[in-house]
Amino acid sequence: MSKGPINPDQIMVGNDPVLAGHRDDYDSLGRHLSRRGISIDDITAQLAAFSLAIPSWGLGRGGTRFAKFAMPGEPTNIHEKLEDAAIVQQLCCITPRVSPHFPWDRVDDFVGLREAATSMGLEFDAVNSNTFQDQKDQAHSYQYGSLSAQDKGVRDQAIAHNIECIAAGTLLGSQALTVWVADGTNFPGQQDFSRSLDRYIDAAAEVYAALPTDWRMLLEHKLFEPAFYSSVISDWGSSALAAQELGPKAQCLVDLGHHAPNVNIEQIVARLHRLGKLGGFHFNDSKYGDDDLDSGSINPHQLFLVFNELIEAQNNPRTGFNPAYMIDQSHNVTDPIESMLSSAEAIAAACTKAMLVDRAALHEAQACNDVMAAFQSLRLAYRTDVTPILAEARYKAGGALMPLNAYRSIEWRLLKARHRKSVGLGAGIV
Ligand code: PSV
Ligand code: MN
Repeated sequence: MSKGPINPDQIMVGNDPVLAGHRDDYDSLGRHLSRRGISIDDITAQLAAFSLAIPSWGLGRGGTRFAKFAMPGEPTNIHEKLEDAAIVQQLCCITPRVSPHFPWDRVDDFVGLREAATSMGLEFDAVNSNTFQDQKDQAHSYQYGSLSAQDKGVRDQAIAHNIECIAAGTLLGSQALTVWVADGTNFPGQQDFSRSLDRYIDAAAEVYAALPTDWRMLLEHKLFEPAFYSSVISDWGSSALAAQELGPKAQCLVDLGHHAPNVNIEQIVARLHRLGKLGGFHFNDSKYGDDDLDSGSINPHQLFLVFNELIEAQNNPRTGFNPAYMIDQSHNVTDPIESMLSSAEAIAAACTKAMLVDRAALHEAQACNDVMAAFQSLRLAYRTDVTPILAEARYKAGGALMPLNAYRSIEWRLLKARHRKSVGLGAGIV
């Protein structure tokens, strides 16, 4: 039975009125899939093995460079964020881990924080370092970079912060450090492209050396922003190069929003797997140049094609396959819990559809250059409405058949607004 702030009986009571309809839909989809040679129960069982991490920073209202509109009852510290993450997990049963970001989530007692998470049925996923903002009382500024900065004092400070994140993560039971640096330039000529990458790799090697044996270091690339002319780790090529130079524990993390519009991200996924460097994901969606929109809200087909590569890689692993799946979104105008529930469902749907691809038919069509047959094997899977499978997996795990309705019925924000301190005005991404 699920742990967390909601009484599990309340979830079941909420399920009762829609249970018969759900059974009908599940059975009907089961008959349809059986005609395609697929056992719906096998797919539901496979989906039960899939899970995602929630970013601690995505549980509060995000903002833009221009403004941030706070919401009554939103969490303002990691303990409150865990409480909200536990709600998401109780209802959708697919997000059992939280990915913390330091120093935002720094506490005095990490062991106590881990115990608090465990008591709510949560664990910690990759820890994220932050060398893209200056902190109060910090000796050096990151204005001109961090791990790649010209100034050795700045680089050392960034290295020390990453090592501190590893130490905190060890206490939290985490096994990965995600490193995203904002390092880059705004003007041609501002920095030497090669030397700045050399400095990044040398500094990252010092962080790498501090990784415990069973840890991974996930390098996250981003095309631009906040640097608008060049970023040091701008693309999967630079990321893979750095990961290769650092060693086997270094892998690449693909944030879907960190690419130019229309880039073939699914091919990048296949390439990284081929290199043995596919470390993880930050799921979100994007229309123009952002990395903030809810997963699957703009381009669900792209999400499906990414999962098509992931299921292919899972079935035919080359040099191991263990990507860390996380969400990374900024919720400016929605209740973050609702966005998490909706996004987790969109991601699980893309994953489930990819499981429905008839891979034997796909491979056969590819082998004989039957282009239309190959495309149709993807089409058929993508067109299938997998909603009943998602609902069944949740129901079996003690979750809600209709998570958003269940969440709204408990009036969580209203309750929390009475006790949680209110967030001030201001701009900024978090
Ligand atoms: C950068 O845009 C990023 O995607 C990285 O993952 C950061 O750690 C995160 O957003 C937090 O804002
Ligand atoms: Mn990210």
